[in-house]
Amino acid sequence: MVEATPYAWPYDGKLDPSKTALLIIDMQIDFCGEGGYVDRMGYDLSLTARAIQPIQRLLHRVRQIEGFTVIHTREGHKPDLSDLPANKRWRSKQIGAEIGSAGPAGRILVRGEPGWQIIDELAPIEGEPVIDKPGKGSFYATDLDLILKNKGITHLILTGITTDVCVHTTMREANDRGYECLILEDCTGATDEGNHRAALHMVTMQGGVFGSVSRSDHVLKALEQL
Ligand code: C5J
Repeated sequence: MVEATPYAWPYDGKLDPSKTALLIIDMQIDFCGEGGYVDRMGYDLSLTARAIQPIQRLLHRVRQIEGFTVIHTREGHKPDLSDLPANKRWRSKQIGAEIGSAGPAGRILVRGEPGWQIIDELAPIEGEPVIDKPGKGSFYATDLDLILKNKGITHLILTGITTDVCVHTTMREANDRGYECLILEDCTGATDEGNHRAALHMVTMQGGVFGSVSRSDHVLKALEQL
């Protein structure tokens, strides 16, 4: 079991690596690198980039465990922007980072562009599915649920950025689908520290309304005890 708040995780017993997936959400240059979407919006990159090292450490460990599933996601749109809702485009324009427009890291949040790539430190390796998503949630308009079901995954460890947007939306979607979720506070980050804290706190309400909150060192400790 992993030490967690408000209750140890998983609620239903021992951590089973064959039924657990590490989900690494949107660790793309657009969200934590120079010249990307978050940078263009003027937010402090250190708040999202600080998740890189803790995720890297956890990823290194789980890759050594036979049968442990790792899944990456990427937010982005088709080059012709046919999957970009008009309101999402309009809102990004208001803050000076219009999705689809050219920037120092290529066209913002467009598939195939430099800024859309997953950062080198967390680059997927062979056998790790990469889910391309047009929205904030990782289940919406993707085959994530099908992939998880086919692999027999019932438990999700959520990491990535941003805590309050794509990670939270994914956790809510997953929780509603019956997945037992754990979010890691040091392996996530938001464009605003208060929002990061609030997003984690929300999870702990109502006996763990969306799951549990923990840290990577607690997961690493539980993995040692397998
Ligand atoms: C946002 C994300 N914040 N990956 N996307 O627009 O959280």
